[in-house]
Amino acid sequence: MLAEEIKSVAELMDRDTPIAVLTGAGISAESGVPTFRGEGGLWRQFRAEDLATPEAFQRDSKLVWEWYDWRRGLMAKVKPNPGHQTLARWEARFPEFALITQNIDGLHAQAGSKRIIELHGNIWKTRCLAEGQVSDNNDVPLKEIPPRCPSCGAMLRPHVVWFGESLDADELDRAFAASRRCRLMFVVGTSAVVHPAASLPVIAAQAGALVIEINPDPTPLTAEADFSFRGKAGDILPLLDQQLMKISRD
Ligand code: BJW
Repeated sequence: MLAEEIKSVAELMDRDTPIAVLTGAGISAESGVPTFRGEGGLWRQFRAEDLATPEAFQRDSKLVWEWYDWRRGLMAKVKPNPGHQTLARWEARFPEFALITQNIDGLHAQAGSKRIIELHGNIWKTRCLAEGQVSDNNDVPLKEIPPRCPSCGAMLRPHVVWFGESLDADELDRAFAASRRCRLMFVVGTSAVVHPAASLPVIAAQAGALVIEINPDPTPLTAEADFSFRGKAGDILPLLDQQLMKISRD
């Protein structure tokens, strides 16, 4: 059954098929990055209201930065897994390929993906509260908490999107455009509950795309998906890739 479905999906993946992929925390779980909502998820241990809202940062920027410093420490130790690596290969294989991620861990880039739409920002970037300047920062641990802008001395914040904040308009426009244009949309390792990211597969389906979900557990999107692979991203994506190679050799 799994093998047949893998074959059916791989057969739809012609080189000129526009493909979009939306990833979430689940794709990095096999690398050792905690997810948010499942077993062992961050929101089972911590309250999002205390750590991932602009109000929380205004209330206690030190606490929020300490939490991000801890997560940066975890993320600095991990490596991309076969799920990330497969998507990097697909970017090179398919001329019309859009990778949209909700993840802030930078693992898609580490795996070799070049054109990444990062909807929720990047934990390895900071933003100056006074000037809005975005900078790379790979210090683990951070040299000071909260960190300060080297040019104006104002406080920096993590360049991530918290609840109640708008997503970057350009990134979101690119994500909407890719979702409307694609013929196949893979939805990998997301609980599909956080908007507007969760609306992208719906937009793709309304525009006529087939939606393929890869997740060990069902989500609110499952009922709408054309294919649902109940498995890990690091297993299913390489299986699809192997099938693609086989088809191109035949
Ligand atoms: C595996 C696996 C393996 C495990 N392989 N899979 C419309 C309706 C209702 C609410 C709203 C709405 N529009 C906006 C909102 C409000 C809010 C929202 O969506 N709330 C809902 C939760 C109810 N959205 C926002 O506030 C957004 N802003 C916005 O829309 O601005 C305008 C606006 C504001 C206010 C009102 C209205 C409009 C911003 C959202 C920002 C989300 N930020 C976070 C933190 C980022 C920074 C950080 O990391 O510190 O982003 S929260 C967290 O959730 C993080 C994630 O990117 C995001 C999604 O989580 P994800 O990736 O799906 O992870 P999990 O853990 O939930 O799921 C993992 C999945 O993997 C599971 O299904 C597992 O089964 C699976 N899995 N192992 C494959 N090996």
